[in-house]
Amino acid sequence: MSAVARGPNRIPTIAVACGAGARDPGCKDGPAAFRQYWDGNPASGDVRLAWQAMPEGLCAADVAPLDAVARTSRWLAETTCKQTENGRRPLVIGGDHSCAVGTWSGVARAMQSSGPLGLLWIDAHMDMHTPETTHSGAINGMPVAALLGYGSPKLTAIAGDRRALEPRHVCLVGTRSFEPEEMVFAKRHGIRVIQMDEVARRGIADVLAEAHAIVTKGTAGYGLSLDLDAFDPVEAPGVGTPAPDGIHAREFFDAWSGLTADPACRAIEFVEFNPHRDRDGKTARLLGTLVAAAVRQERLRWAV
Ligand SMILES: [Mn+2]
Repeated sequence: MSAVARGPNRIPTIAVACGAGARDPGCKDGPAAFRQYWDGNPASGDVRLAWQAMPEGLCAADVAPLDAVARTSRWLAETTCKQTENGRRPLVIGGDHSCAVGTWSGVARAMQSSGPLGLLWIDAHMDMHTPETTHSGAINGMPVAALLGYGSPKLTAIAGDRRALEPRHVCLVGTRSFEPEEMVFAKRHGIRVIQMDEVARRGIADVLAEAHAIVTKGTAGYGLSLDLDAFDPVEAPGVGTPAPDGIHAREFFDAWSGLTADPACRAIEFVEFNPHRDRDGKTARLLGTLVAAAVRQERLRWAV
């Protein structure tokens, strides 16, 4: 019972209510909508998410997008860095995917003395643009490049005096919508990209096993960045930038539980939930199931 007294059923959860990195800012309402869903859902049982909200104004509408993203990411990096240093495993709910710059810069900074951070990026898109190659100008298409040290110094410097990630420790899964410049970038840096046709051919369990091997090889731990648009839009319509023919959730769950159960998993980020585009609460439900899997493992860890 002492484990209960220590509060394993209150899971610190970081709400990144920012959509400034996206063309459609609707993802800023993702954390609030998900909170409402979770709190009103009997299936969440006694597991309460202890929400940590971002300070007011960081991502205000009158702030230039790059500055809004940079300010949000600086705060987020401080938060994930502190939690990681305290032996916690940060749980982040976005927000558009630009918040990844903050999440992983902070975790990488905290791990600097123990070793490199691996990152498994599950997403329909590559998010590997730089300001020079972007077609849309949207910053949520740039976080992977920024974490690798390419892009605006306002983003790349958040990790500290070195880049957050090394290309050989990064793996993309579910890719199916990208611009040629992004694939050129990935090839030039030797980043493993497991595209959706390969996922369909080999099965999601098999490709995630390969991805896990990549992000754990030579690293002190890994992060999971899950863009909900990785899933088929029929199952997850409530996302910022849907792309057809995605991952099927049912096949994904087993492998996902394994990834989150591994003690080497140092932080988890769920992004791009856009409640304004959701239908029949499908995407909230899917996100709830994914968070529940991640949180159950966290409870086990804390209860030991
Ligand atoms: Mn993304």
